[in-house]
Amino acid sequence: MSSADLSALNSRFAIPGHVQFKDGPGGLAIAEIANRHAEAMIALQGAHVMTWQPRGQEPVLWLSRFGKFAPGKSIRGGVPICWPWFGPHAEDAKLPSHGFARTVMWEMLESKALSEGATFISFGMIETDATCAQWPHPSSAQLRVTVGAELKIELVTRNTGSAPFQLGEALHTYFHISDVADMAICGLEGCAYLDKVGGGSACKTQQGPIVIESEVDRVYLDTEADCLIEDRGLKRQIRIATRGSRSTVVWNPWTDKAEKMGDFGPEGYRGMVCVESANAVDNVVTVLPGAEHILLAVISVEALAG
Ligand code: TA6
Repeated sequence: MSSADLSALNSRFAIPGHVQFKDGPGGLAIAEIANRHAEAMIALQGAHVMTWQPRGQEPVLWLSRFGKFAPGKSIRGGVPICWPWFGPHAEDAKLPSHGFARTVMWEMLESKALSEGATFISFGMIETDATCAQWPHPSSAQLRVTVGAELKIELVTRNTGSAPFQLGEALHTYFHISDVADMAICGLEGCAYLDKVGGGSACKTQQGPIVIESEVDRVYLDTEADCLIEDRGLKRQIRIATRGSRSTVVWNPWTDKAEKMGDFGPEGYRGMVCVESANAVDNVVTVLPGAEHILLAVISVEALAG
């Protein structure tokens, strides 16, 4: 971003002791947030929450050190926004997987210092001829983020047209863990899921906590449960609470897929797991004309009992 644009952003939206804008990796404009509760970085491209670290905690989000930061390229890690579809496009394989929202520019809408010391910041996706060509439904997308001792993210979709549309979406969150062998994911016991490993879609049922010992790529359906990532190595658990999300996606690429993707780095897959708050597959959302749909995720960190 040009220094003139950066200074315009700072003059309109910077708040001392809360938020400032800078040139980040790959020249991506970044909102740098630091308050008494936490620090975070959010790229304007994709309104992509890259990092979040509560004071006194290890980073909670995983961000690859081997990611390619460049205009139009999705960032590996943090919270990519999958919108307005999840996974491959239903009809046109040429369209980008997970939609286009995460690789287009978003604009600043508002920044605010909250009374209890957290920082509120919101973004609006910038429509272009290219996005309208991929998604011919009059609509708007906004992201509202509150950075504090918790991380609150709302993905807000409005149908501004005269016909309903079906929305697939996810906050595709990458979490930092001590080691994949030292953690388990609770909250999805007994849930039905689609096992996508190897391109499959077998429907299975979750037995007990999720332990990862090979590639895992699962879409849990019809669930609004909180998920807990129990990290024995860091003696903490990360809670993901949602509203407006009926699917949860759990993904770890393991060795071969991580190597093929090329931006995880050596053994990078061991330090991350994706627990994604979503509406996907059977859980896509019908948004009626004039209606608004909000996908909310609240991420917090708790001590691990025992
Ligand atoms: O959410 C899991 C998933 O759909 C996996 O199948 C894998 O493709 C992952 O998303 C990452 O996709 P990306 O397009 O960001 O490389």
